[in-house]
Amino acid sequence: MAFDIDMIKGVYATMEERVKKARELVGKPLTLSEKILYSHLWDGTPDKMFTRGKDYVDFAPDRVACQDATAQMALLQFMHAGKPKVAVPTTVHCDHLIQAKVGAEADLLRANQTSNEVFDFLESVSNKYGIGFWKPGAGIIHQVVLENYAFPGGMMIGTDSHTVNAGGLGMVAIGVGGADAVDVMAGMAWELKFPKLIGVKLSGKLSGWTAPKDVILKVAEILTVKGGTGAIIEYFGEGATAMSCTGKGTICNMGAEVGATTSTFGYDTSMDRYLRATDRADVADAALAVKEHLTADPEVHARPEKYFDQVIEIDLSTLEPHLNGPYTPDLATPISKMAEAAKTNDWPLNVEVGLIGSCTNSSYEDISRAASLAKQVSEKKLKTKSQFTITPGSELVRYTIERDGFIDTFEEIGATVFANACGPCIGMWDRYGDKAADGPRNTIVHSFNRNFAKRADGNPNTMAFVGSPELVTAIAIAGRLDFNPITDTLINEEGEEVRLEEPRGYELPPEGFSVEDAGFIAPKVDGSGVEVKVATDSERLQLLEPFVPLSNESLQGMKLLIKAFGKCTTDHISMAGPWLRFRGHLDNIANNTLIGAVNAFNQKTNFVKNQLTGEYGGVPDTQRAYKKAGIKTLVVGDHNYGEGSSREHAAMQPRHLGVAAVLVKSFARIHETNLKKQGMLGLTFVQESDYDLIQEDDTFNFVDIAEFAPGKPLTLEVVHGDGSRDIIMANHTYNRAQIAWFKEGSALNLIKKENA
Ligand code: MIC
Ligand code: SF4
Repeated sequence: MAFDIDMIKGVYATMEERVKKARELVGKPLTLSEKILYSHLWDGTPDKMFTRGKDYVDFAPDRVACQDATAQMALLQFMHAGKPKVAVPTTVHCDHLIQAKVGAEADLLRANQTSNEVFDFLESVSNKYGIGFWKPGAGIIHQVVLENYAFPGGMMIGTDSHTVNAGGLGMVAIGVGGADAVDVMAGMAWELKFPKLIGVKLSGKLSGWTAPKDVILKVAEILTVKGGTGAIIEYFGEGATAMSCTGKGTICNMGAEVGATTSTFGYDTSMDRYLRATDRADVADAALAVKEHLTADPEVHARPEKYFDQVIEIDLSTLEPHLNGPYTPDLATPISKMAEAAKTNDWPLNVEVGLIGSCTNSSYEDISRAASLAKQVSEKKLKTKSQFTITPGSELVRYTIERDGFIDTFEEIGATVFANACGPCIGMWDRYGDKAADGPRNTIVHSFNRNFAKRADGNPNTMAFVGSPELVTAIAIAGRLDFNPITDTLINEEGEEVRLEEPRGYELPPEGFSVEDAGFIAPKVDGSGVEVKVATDSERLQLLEPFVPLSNESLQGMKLLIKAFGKCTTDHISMAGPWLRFRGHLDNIANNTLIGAVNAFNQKTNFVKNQLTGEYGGVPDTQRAYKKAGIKTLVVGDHNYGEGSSREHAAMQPRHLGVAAVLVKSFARIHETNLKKQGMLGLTFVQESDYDLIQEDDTFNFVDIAEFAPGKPLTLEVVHGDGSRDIIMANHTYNRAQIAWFKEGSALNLIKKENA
């Protein structure tokens, strides 16, 4: 039986009426995304139409999910909201804080020792406020959500950018910062700009070596890392319905890498099968009864260009397997072109490690298909050339694949099985001990979703390529980046030429899923007596102090902290890996602020000028010096600033240290909202070329900040080192409510005031 079945039935009970009303208001057939959005309005039944890409709308998501690394900050904030219990079903998942080193058992034991304090904190806060708790080892948030909580037509938010994975089960699932989650947990509306809609028609059918992952690798090439910003991607077509539900999850998951608000698929029988296989026949039956509302109207599929803002068509029958990378997930190379591309770009051909699994690619189908390749190693007398690792997405999957013999198959090719956790995907991979920073130049391939510099192992010289688990396995067997399993042969131990046969697997376990302890701990019905402890001398956890509003005076005479050059993702602003341990301690984690960003004036990282002394130093130290002197600062950046993670630390840390404004060419959605929530100014250049006007010794005055109002650009006076001045106009997207957050110092300050 499913969790929260009454809530799900409640959503379905009002769906028909709301969808009908929305169709009348919009005046034409509806896409699935519109049906879900209009049936989740905070005000209930729709009474007006919204303009895509323009109107801010209040929504009422059905549930919230948080993972350990972001939950700490989210819950520390929630504790200030003045509520006895969460208002909607919420869960916390312990997955990011488990370092991969030797293998599942030992690694889990070590994580339970080293992060004990944090897990205890999360468990007790969950118990107190009625939150479901998934203990370390239970699995990665998105896989656990897909297996237990996602339902067609639902809407959820989660404090992780890959929350979008639940689109595989036909949800609108959106990644947010912790402060957004606090709104929903506290029973308030959640605001989002009504998204634009991108339709992706999948014609043809997947076969052979091509996998769902290749669909999103191709979409990433087409849209690039920012092409999906502000949009929901809705997939449809015969190729979509023919694909497994977990394959759909993979595609939606990595939609975060094109900046999409979320991605989703219409309800079909693959979802029905998956729901039943994961012990949720009750949800499957309920969904079946309203299935016409859980997919787009037929006219939309017939003439998509009339209903979507952009339409992309991909023919799955001709789609090749791809590898995307290095350093960015949108640099796509079809496998037949890899030999040439690697040569041109001088990518090391020798593949040191192949890693499969993670939240995006560890379904039973993925694992069984990869195992069918591993099995051929002994059959064909081959030897696996690269190291090989598996990170299962959940205990349910791990237990089942072990039962079905796949773990043994992988172990026979020398694989290491890591814990059911994020591990190497988020730099929690002890590959080099303390020598990662100047590790050797090398290539790895993985089936994860992100491959920014240093992301997997902390080594800036590791080039990571993203591919399907099948392709990663084949490449690990061959040990070469340019191995194309479709056309190439391998020489086996006996000197014979052999070919790998196409991967084969099962959509779902033929004998069903099983598990002994899935890892769930239900909260107390009445948690009011539960005490939440945070030691005052803890280096891992720190209670929050409210942020002080930025006065108009403080926004005059500001200094430049850093002008970031090129890609500046949340990994550059607040690195993960070893820093994950400080995610619950704002002052400690602030010591990594922007240390990965490249200084545009000297192309170095963590080396900026302190205008007060003229000396160069690390970003956090320099910023602390400004803070001490009572001077606010400004950060300047390029396009898609804050791409990647939902971590609000990337906003809270600068805020805590005294950065007042971030001025960039464009923002990634979640990061822009996070800045607003923490009471900062997140601004974009009206003239992109003004980025070039910013010099190292600049001082800034927000001359008309007193007139800060929706739709009105702000004027920034820039005083250069030689006394000359420029005027720069800065756009912003703050609405009235968001300006109120700015005036109060943060959104949380406002909630507190309203609940007082
Ligand atoms: C990621 O994939 O980058 C993460 C780690 O899951 C993040 C969340 C975090 O930084 O804690 C995300 O995607 O939001
Ligand atoms: Fe974890 Fe990686 Fe998935 Fe993020 S993308 S939730 S780090 S497995």
